[in-house]
Amino acid sequence: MKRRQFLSLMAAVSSAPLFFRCAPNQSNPLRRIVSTDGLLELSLKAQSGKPAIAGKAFQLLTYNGQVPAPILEANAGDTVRLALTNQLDAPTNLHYHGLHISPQIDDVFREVAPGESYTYEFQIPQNHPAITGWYHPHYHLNVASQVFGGLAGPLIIRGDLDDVPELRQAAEALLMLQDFDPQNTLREPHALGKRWGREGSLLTASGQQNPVIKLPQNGLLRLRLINASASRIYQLQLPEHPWFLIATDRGAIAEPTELDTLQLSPGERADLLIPGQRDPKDYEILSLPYDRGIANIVESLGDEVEQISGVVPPTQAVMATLRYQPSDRVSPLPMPQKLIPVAPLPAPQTTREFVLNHGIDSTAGSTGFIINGQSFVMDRVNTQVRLNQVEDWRIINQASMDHPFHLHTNRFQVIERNGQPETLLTWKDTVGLKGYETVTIRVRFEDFIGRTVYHCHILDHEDQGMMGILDIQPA
Ligand SMILES: [Cu+2]
Repeated sequence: MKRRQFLSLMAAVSSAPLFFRCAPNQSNPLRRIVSTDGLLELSLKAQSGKPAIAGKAFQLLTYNGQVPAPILEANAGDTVRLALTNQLDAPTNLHYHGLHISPQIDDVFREVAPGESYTYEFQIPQNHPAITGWYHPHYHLNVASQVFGGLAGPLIIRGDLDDVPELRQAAEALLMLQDFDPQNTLREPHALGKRWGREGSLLTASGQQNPVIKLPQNGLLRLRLINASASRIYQLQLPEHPWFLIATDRGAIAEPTELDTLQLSPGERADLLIPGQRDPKDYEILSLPYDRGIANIVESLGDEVEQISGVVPPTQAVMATLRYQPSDRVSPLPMPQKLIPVAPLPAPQTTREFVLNHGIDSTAGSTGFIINGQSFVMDRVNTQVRLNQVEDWRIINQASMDHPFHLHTNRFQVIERNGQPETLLTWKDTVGLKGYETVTIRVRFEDFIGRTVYHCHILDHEDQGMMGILDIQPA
């Protein structure tokens, strides 16, 4: 970041009306629904409600009255049977973000109309990696309003990584990061909030402001983080305390890797391992102000910004507090040396380009957010690939704003960023792109044919056309 940009960002921060440093709250764990005898079964009612978020009750959209929705937890190989009932006044559906399942099931084109129900039933593949995923609506045009409204829940698949002996002894916690606008969460935001992607000034972790997470002295804590915000990008730090990345969106990495700052764009997840070997006191997980390419414009609005719903100046907040807990353990639990190998995908058979921009789609005659000159049109296939092929996708952001890119169904590896090879090999399904960045991802289309999608995970951008249909044809 240039010095001038940095200074203006900091100025925006210091004048920000909301700088949260509230006392930590005793954490109130989310409800967990765990599969039994190989079956995870539940009913989810999408309905409006007024759950208490950070001690305030305001109108939201909920699954079964809860925000966030219950944690769903299953093993690789289990069956999921999930009955969704739509008690909202607009169509909805479900997307299983992070699952490698058929797009005929994880079907973003399905409509569950108001008053109707639909039962999703599928088997999680036996060889599915252990992941931290999440579920949320994906009905085109309603995605930003429904996810920002609160419809989202964590989805944990247990598998390979859970069998690492050191991790079996680790304590576990999960934080689902969401931002809300208590006054306007369910109202259509100002045109600027819609254009830039709506944000709220209330930053929460699993429905709370600054919850306490317990870290056993001399133990290990596995912390799962999910960015379930509609547009907010988090830059997270744990000052004065080490933390190690052990898994990204689609599963484990090869070995624990110490992190300084963890950036999470909407849709991204990370599993961290935190050893309890420092001074036994409190440590704060901070969310630093982040400029996603609009901070200077937001700053120029001055006090006016408070009148513009969906637009918030960059804010610093304490997302959660790690609190050491006394334990009987006299010697520290060792960190795992190795996790799960990440085999590099072979060289691609095809290379494609995806140019992200704002502009006019000449074929659809609309203005909005576009990929390769086209905005999303239902039933128009934008990209056709073949099963089992490996492809490199060069994603070129020609816009000044960040556009995190998400691919459904298949996982990918990030190969290159702005011409520099990526140093850490991971499995991803969402990758952040700052303004004017170019990122190359490598993907193999495995196991499933049919129509799926790729899109910007700033959900207002997706609803305004920054999405394409990918048709995976038989080999
Ligand atoms: Cu975008």
